[in-house]
Amino acid sequence: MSAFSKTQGETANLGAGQSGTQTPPPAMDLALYNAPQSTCSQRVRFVLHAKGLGFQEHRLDLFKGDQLRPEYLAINPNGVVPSLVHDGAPVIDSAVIMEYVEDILPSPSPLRPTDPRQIARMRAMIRFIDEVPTPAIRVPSYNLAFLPHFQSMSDEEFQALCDSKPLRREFLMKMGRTGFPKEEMDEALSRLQRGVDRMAGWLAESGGPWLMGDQLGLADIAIMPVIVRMQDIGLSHMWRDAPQIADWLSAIQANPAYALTYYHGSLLTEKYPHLQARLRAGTAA
Ligand SMILES: N[C@@H](CCC(=O)N[C@@H](CS)C(=O)NCC(=O)O)C(=O)O
Repeated sequence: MSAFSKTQGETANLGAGQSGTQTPPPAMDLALYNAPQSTCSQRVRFVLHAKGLGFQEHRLDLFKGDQLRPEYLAINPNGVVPSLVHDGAPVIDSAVIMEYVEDILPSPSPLRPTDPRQIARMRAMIRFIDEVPTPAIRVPSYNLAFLPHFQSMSDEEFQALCDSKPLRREFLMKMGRTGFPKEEMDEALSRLQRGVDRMAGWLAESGGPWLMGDQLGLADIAIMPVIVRMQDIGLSHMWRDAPQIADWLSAIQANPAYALTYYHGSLLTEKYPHLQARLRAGTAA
């Protein structure tokens, strides 16, 4: 599918995994449909780069509705990014895609333990991350950055937009065109705090530097976009009392896959520079 205006060519990769120089991975026919600022897309970009896998990158414009075009819905009926297409077969949902990539290329740079109990533990961490902090980070993100995209719409246009979304209809309706109310924001911040506290506990238990010990893994990559987004929108005070999270963030940012994943424009403050002034003034969250 090549209908998207921002379709990119083959993405350069540096074999950015954790185990240094090694035989390059086999060439695979991989296409990633994603969006620069999408937290779910950032997970998958990181995994592909960490594995050193080349891929065709298709950047969708979520505010133009690329994700709801029939040709994309044929790949991902949920109308969300990311989707990975491997040899013509779609794989959807970021947590599923991360494991799929591990299944097709377990080495180099393994990102999942091999012991079944440890695998179960890792999956339970990812489930928690997907239940608690990941949905919560959408609330301040929408209120801060995305709301203006909807404010000029009429009620009918906005309702039609909500109705067109297979996965996010109710979420968007709750936000409305005036943003999530204070109770909703407070609840989201409380969920984010619970995510941070749980992560601090995992790091204390594992002894770091990663959530499961000395190997960077899929649970780290699953939480990464939430922590990066929190830092970007001025919420890093939430781990003021947990220096292990600041250390973890520095460590993941030092991985070569990080810079490839977070190319310019991937952070909200890069896409919406006016946020920086609001954040400096302390009125953002
Ligand atoms: N559980 C899905 C959620 C995907 C998702 O919500 N993607 C967002 C971007 S992070 C999206 O495409 N939103 C488009 C929309 O709401 O229309 C996953 O992890 O892949």
